[in-house]
Amino acid sequence: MGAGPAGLLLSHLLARAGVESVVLERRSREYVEQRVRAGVLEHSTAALLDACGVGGRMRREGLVHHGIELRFAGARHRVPLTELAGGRSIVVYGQQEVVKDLIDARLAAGGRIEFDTEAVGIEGWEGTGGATPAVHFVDAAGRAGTLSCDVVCGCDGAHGASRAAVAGRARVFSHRHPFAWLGILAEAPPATEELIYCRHDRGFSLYSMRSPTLSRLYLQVEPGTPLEDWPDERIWDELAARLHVEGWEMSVGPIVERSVTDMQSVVVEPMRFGSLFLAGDAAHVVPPTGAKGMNLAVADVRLLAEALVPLLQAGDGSLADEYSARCLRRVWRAQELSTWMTMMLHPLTGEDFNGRLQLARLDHLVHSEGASRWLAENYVDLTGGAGLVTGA
Ligand code: FAS
Ligand code: PHB
Repeated sequence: MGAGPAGLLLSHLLARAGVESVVLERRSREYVEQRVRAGVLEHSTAALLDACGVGGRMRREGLVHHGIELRFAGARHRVPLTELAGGRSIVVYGQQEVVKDLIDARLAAGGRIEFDTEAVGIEGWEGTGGATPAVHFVDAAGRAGTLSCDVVCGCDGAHGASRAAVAGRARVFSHRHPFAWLGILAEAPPATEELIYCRHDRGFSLYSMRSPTLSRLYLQVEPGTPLEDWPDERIWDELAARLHVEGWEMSVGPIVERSVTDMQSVVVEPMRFGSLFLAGDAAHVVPPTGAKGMNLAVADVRLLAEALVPLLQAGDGSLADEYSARCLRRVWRAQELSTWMTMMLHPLTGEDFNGRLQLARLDHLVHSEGASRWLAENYVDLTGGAGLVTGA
């Protein structure tokens, strides 16, 4: 269930191993292909897309980055990611482009994606009494239907049917951060070669991009901020004030997309319930500061595909039995990194003591090779890092 990065990549990986799947997606194809979200692919994510034959456009159009900039107290500090992380790099490539590439690959291979089709209930997944799993859905014409299957994969995000199905059985850990991100996509050439994470007493801001002509920027705002409180002029003025350093200029252009995203951390344990497997945001949500959300989804489905193939083709459930524990070890590491970066970079209003601690952390980070190396290794490849994917 779900045609986001998790559901589409899982369907693609299973098909390459000869396992048939049907993807149910409640939104239209146009909607999911235009939804602006994540932008950074970890080294292992990009390598996996290459390895399973859907990395071509990403390699042509994606931007390979070897560093990020930390900007605070009016100064600029580059963290040389590739130099510190064993030669690995990140690729800046919009999540919606990954989604387009996966949809094209699935449809070209004759895969089934049922758009405008909402899963409204799941049964028979508990793995008891020999029941056959089934998903009830309502299709684009409003007709009710049922899909019987061997396993159900909940890749339907943070507000989907799978999360609802396990409510009361799952243990849910959650933390809501006291701020949100206002994100914009602007037709303006990026005024920076690499991402800028900026801590300012007025608030956090992030300077990212999608192409040589398209900038992606974020501002820390209050949770639930209405978009109408932030007209274009106020957005650009606030970004300029927070990102200001001597000798550097913003570049401004028409804002073509904007949204406010609350910052929260959620982990659902376990990630498997009998014949129902959760992956991606259906199982966990991380604050976007660490650029881990989509990368965690990819790492989940890599392990899920590895587990489902022997289970469905040979009745060998050993990897399926380990799926949840192997994923959760990495998920909690990503929560820790994302929360650490979030708390270090987002000032809380009227908290001078906390603000001084943040500046001390940042000062240590940029002057300690060990601390910078820890950040670089986890930022570039936490999901693919030694031991985390294999669970060794
Ligand atoms: P997704 O949410 O991408 O996909 C789930 C799909 O399931 C959706 O298409 C949905 O329509 C569908 N669905 C839901 N219920 C269904 C049902 N009942 N039946 C059928 N289909 C159903 N991560 C970052 O790393 N950086 C960012 O900057 C960033 N920004 C974000 C901004 C927003 C507004 C949001 C919501 C998330 C953001 N994320 C970001 C996190 C995001 O990238 C997720 O981690 C990523 O989309 C996870 O992919 P999936 O697990 O596939 O879930
Ligand atoms: C993005 O480009 O959308 C992006 C980059 C880094 C982040 C979050 C979002 O930490």
